[in-house]
Amino acid sequence: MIRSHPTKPFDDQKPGTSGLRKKVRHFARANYAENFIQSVFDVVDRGDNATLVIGGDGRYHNRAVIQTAIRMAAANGYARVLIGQGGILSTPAASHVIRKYRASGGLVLSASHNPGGPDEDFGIKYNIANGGPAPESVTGAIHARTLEIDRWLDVDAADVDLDTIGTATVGEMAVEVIDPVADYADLMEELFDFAAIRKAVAGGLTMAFDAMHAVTGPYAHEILENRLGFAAGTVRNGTPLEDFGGHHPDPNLVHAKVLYDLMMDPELAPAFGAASDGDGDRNLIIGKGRFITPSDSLAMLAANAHLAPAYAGGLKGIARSMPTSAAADRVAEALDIPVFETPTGWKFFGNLLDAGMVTICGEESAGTGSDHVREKDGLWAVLLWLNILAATGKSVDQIAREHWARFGRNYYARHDYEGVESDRADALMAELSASLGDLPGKSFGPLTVAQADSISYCDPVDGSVSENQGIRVLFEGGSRVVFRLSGTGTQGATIRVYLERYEPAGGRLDADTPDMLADIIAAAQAIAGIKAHTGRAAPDVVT
Ligand code: VG1
Ligand code: CO
Repeated sequence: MIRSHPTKPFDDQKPGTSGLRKKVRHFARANYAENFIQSVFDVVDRGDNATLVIGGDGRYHNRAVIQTAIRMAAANGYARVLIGQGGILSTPAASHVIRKYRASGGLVLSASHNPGGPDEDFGIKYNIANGGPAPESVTGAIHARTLEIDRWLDVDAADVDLDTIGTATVGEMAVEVIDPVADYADLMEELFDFAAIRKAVAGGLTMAFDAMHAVTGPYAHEILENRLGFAAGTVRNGTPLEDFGGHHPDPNLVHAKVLYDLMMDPELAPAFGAASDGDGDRNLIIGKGRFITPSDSLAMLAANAHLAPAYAGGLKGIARSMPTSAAADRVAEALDIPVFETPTGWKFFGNLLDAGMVTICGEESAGTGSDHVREKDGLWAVLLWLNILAATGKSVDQIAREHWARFGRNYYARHDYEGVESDRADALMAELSASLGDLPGKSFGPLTVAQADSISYCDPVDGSVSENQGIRVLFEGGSRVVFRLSGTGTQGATIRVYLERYEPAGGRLDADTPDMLADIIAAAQAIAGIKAHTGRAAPDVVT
């Protein structure tokens, strides 16, 4: 029996960079999740007998929303729902399951790298039939629907047992609880030379993987320890916890400091270190004694991808988000393939991947992926690195040094000012926008501005235009700074300042990043007046 529940719109359900994210208590209010899910079901494309995938990163509130979503999907005419056992599917695994089982889409329940627990964050993102995050045309329609919704539908049914693999029926809809790891692990085994990696492991290749008590634990145990033969204990913090053990599941040098310290210890470090985030789509790569920035990782993976079976035929193109360093551009140039610069957020890569224009994509925020799914993929990046290490017999440090010697080095950092009052952050961006016309030709210390603009993107496939994607200031000589506001936070505003300086081959390739960026940091301060606007003398997080 279908039930119709009257409701009123909420005015704060506009999806951000990666879906709708709010505090758990906000999400748990009466009708809040229901309104959003119903708005999705009301507007998205789905034919008859549609299949919906539902997966989450296992954080607090995941199971409750899954049960609600199942009852609502049944009332909204879905024929089948696929759910990862325990309510778990990493974001890349969800993308793969949507594609493999030809679902019309999926609900990905995650707030990614944001902390979890009753007082922390929750999120819902809708992915379309290609397995990728809904493009702006769809998120815009969902948002518009949230502003006029007046009812949501469900069926009167008991909770489904999410912990036992098997099939149940809710209303007239089939509910299949599936192994969340198997399909994904099989896909990885198709893409990479597992035999070569196994051989390297048997020959002494060691690693440490920090799953950060988040969703990748079960995937990493199966792939790294069971299938590739790394020693038990290689995967650390491998049991997903609803509150991620009280930590931020954000694989950067601040929140994965324990791993970083291990990798910098000349006595104790294994050859290779990696970590992933709450929902498994980000990666952190650290070789023994050598941290690899995500922007460099994208470039190095692109330059060496042909060593893995799936990419042996070469790459069609590379795409990177605009704040990501231009290191990958130099690789694309050497490979004689196109490079595309998109706004921040994986949804902008979907069309390029679907059209076969690019094979590898990446973001400076530790997201890298390829056309095997339509999300960034943390373990995929780890496995491609392992495949490259196994094929070359080189260390991470050696690969990095050789890369810079050939292409030059893009020194890079991102400074985040978190929890800034929204009004102040908006004022900073508004003032900056208004000053853009005056900047070209102006000098800040040794740097002279060559160009300054607000970024707008025209999708080369469908021609759609996305405006106000950040502000970019380019200096003569190739250095630059980008300013934008985060679209994933749940408290106040986060100002992100992205800093980049290019040093050509033959130049200073082994200097300290803060030294190399000092002039650009000073220029960014002078241009945006960060201290005057925010009262902050220094960023909260530097990555
Ligand atoms: C951040 C990153 C962006 C990433 C997004 C989602 O967005 O900067 O590169 O795509 O998070 O990542 P923002 O708007 O806060 O800068 V995650 O791992 O949700 O899925
Ligand atoms: Co994530």
